[in-house]
Amino acid sequence: SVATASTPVTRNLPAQSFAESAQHSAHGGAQLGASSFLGGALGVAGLAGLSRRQRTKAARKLQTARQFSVQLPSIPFMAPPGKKTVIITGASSGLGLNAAKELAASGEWYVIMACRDFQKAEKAAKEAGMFADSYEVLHCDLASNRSVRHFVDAFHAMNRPLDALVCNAAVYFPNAHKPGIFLPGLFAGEGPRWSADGHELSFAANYLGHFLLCNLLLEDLKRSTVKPARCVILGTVTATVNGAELGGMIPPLAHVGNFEGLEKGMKAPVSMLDAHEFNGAKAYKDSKVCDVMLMKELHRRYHQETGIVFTSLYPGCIAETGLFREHYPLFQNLFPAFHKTVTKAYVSQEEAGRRLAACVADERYATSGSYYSWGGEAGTGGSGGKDAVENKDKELDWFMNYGSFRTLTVDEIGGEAADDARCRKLWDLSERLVQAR
Ligand code: LMG
Ligand code: NDP
Ligand code: PMR
Repeated sequence: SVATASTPVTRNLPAQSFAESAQHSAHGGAQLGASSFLGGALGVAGLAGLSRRQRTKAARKLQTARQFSVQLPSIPFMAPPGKKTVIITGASSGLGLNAAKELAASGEWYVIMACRDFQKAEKAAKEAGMFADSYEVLHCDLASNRSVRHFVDAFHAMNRPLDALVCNAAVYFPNAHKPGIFLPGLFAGEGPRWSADGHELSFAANYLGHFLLCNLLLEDLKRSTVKPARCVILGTVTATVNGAELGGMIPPLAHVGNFEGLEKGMKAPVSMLDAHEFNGAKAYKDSKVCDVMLMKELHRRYHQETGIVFTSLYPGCIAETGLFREHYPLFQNLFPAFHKTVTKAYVSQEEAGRRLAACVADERYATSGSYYSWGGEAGTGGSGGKDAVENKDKELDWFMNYGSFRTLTVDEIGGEAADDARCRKLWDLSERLVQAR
């Protein structure tokens, strides 16, 4: 095979041989970017009939061309063909795993699975049928600033470009604040948990780790030759950033106040952003408000200058994921049926994975600052949306159904995430927290 796989490549270029790229494109690369398929195929086919000496010569030429393209990074078409690279946090289960699977199977994407549990992630990827050469698991615990930094170092050591970043990992502690069932103390919640750096854990893992990760990887996204590079941050309907939706009206409601708790450092005994009493369900919703604010602030600061597209997504209610692992078994059993039959907000993990993959790869979801919110089926308690009304199909085919997202522009994002001054305040206070150690 062509000798370029071992060629030292700078971070601007995919560290990949043409043979590898052609091989991947062969299984399903038709969907996106025929150019890399052709490029890869030509790269190999063009060399196939040559003698060893001629091949070595040709390989050297390719190498020279690559080096040359390093000196002229502003000419994107000089970049060699190869797969695009996406980092997905929390890809060991649920939405992240299914999006990873979808993107890897397209043949166009190399997926870096940024996970806190290496073994679990490897096992999940294998069970999902992902090809061994379509992904890599790198350790990343978002609840530790140091781990996030180590992850970024490990990623840089791979000499890969970065074309998309998906901030997906999250934890949810719905019962942590409860004094007990029937009697005080009976099955009582354990109260707040804390990250390696001492911050409330839902805030740290769902938001602060991602804040640091986005900052550390911004330069990589800037250098991507894939235009536009993207950063997708998961939001949710329960964070109530999308106006009057039933899913956003179930108590406890998100409330970040004026970040009084954050100003105090979000360390024990302060566990809530508004410095109120701890509530696990609210802590999750607050952290997702911060995720949407992070997207808004990244967009405001960097979109124009860098061209990077920053978006948020609510993919529907994926009622069967590990997110509800700490909820009561009764809840876990009834929740999917409730959303399938009553609210119609239910979405399967596979379909949700496709929706997230579309936000990474589909040109229809490339407007920076957008919040793509799944509207649910028409007239069923979801926000609906013009396109959803026209959609009568129940088992929704992806291509028919993409229009059921309701898109909010950056200025339409509401609720707790509406105020731009507060988004800035969140950014400034977060910077302080991640530099503190
Ligand atoms: C909080 O409680 C906890 O306090 C908190 O700790 C945390 O856990 C948090 O968000 C998580 O929840 C919320 C609590 C209050 O909700 C419940 O306790 C209800 C739990 C039920 C979970 C869903 C399972 C439902 C089972 C129904 C059975 C369906 C089975 C299949 C269906 C077959 C049908 C053919 O919640 C409330 O306060 C609710 C009130 C919210 C008011 C907001 C707006 C009300 C609008 C009413 C519209 C009605 C829509 C239909 C509802 C149908 C309900 C069955
Ligand atoms: P899952 O629990 O299935 O997946 C969450 C992932 O995050 C897991 O892989 C988990 O790792 C990982 N994770 C948790 N903490 C950390 C950490 N400290 N460091 C690294 N990884 C971590 O839940 P979902 O797939 O449902 O959630 C994915 C995203 O979708 C979340 O952002 C959530 O807010 C969002 N979302 C979910 C909805 C739903 O209905 N489920 C609705 C709207 C939004 P591990 O496997 O090791 O536990
Ligand atoms: Mg909700 C269209 C109505 C709708 C939608 C879209 C959601 C999404 N939920 C809706 C309605 C209701 N929920 C109603 C009427 C009730 C009262 C019975 C209800 C209750 C409820 C609970 C107890 N819902 C929940 C919980 C949770 O513990 C979940 C949660 O709040 O996690 C923070 C949850 C969710 N509902 C949703 C979605 C998407 C969730 C889960 C996760 C998330 O927001 O990321």
